[in-house]
Amino acid sequence: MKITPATQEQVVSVQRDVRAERRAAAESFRRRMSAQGTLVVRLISSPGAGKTSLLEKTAQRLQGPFRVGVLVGDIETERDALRLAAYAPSKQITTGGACHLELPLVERALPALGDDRFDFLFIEDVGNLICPASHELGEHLRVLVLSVTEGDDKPGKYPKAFRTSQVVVLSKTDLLPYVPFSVERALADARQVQPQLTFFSLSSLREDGLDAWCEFLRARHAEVVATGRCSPQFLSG
Ligand SMILES: Nc1nc2c(ncn2[C@@H]2O[C@H](COP(=O)(O)OP(=O)(O)OP(=O)(O)O)[C@@H](O)[C@H]2O)c(=O)[nH]1
Ligand SMILES: [Mg+2]
Repeated sequence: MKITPATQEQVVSVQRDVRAERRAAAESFRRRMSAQGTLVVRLISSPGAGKTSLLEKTAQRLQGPFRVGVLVGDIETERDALRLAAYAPSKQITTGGACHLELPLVERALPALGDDRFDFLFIEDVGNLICPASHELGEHLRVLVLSVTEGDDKPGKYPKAFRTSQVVVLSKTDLLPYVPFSVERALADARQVQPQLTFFSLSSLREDGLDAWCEFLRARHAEVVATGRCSPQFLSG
């Protein structure tokens, strides 16, 4: 029997830079959304940090004066889209096991929302702090939702998710009296990873802190409408 050396190396010439292609596609999507005055906001977090709850309250407040659409990614079920449908056109993207959304899935789902010329397009990614951090969806803003029940040590443990985000929303602040969570420690840890981060702390349940959050979103949207882009410190990608 002829044994082929397992250690033999072969140089394979790769003709396509897949990552560069994905970056270009994301940039092109972002430019298209900017040109039509749509601010694209993507939410990432651990499972259950409160993304859908925050989107329910946010859509409730913005819808009316603004046109809001929501795409929501989960491994299984339509549950989040059904929750959000009460407040805005919503479409679930079920990944069937994949731990993050990708731009082709987003582009395929978008027509299901009808006319896609929204003022705000929110994209809730699959709940985890690992895979979504490595995939661009052409968003203007990447918002990391960190709930106080997760522990204040998470920024240091999941640095890429924090480094690639522009905004951190500290959620479920109504639970602060009951859990050992130092806001100062979490913020310091996060700022060490990403000094440019903008912070909000809020409770969707109690509807505390939502005014400042929605005001920030309106300001970013106005910027996109006026200039065709988001300020550099808020631009994802
Ligand atoms: N106490 C409290 N609970 C909250 C708050 N926001 C959300 N929750 C609860 O947290 C749980 C998860 O909330 P969701 O909004 O579904 O979280 P999610 O991040 O969308 O979850 P996945 O999509 O499964 O990753 C639910 O039981 C919510 O009622 C809050 O501000 N305070
Ligand atoms: Mg959700």
